[in-house]
Amino acid sequence: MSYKGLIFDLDGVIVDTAKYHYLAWKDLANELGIDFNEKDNERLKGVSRTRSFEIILEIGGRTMSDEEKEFYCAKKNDVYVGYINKLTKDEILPGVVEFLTHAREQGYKLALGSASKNAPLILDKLEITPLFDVLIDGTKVSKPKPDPEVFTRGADEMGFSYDECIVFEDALAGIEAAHNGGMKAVGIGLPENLPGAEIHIPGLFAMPIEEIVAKIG
Ligand code: B16
Ligand code: MG
Repeated sequence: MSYKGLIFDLDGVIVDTAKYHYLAWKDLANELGIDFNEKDNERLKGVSRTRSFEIILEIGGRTMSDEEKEFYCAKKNDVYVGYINKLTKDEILPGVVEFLTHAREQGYKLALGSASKNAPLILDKLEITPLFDVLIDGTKVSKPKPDPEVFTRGADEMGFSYDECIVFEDALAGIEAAHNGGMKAVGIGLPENLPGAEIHIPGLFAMPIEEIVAKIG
């Protein structure tokens, strides 16, 4: 197969924003009297903002109206954006800039496929917006992963068929989303946490695109 487009998840692949999501959610959970720990936070990775809050409410055995959920999600986001505004390029995960730059030189088009509505701000703070040809974020899609919408839109905007694209993901729902869209998936993480991915690597520093493509076939 000759691949033309590479689609990257953001949190966990390009930068570890999960730690800031955790701090902001924990603040809110404490305010609501809900016990929320780092293990619980694993369940929020790759999940939309509203769904994340619903999971926290489930943990606390609480229910809320849609209006209340919207209010608290906005409050959490204000705190989260406070952290994101302080991001610098030092927080880009190892090997990311080299991998993306090399892949572009090899002729691949690159897209971001993230559930985060803050993705453009994050890329801007990391100073890597120009490395991407296409940006698909949480404001452009309505169906959360494992629905493939965030990735199929990325392929559509790059102008490639779905089987010409490879997705890079650190969350199981994202691997499933790639497969649901007819794309191959590179799992960033351990095989036991990401079953089904065509190949697993610990991070983008580990292998150049040529080797990944050779292994995927
Ligand atoms: P926001 P990704 C996801 O990013 C995060 O993993 C997830 O924890 C977060 O809830 C979601 O973005 C929405 O983020 O509140 O900024 O819109 O992994 O899809 O890049
Ligand atoms: Mg992720």
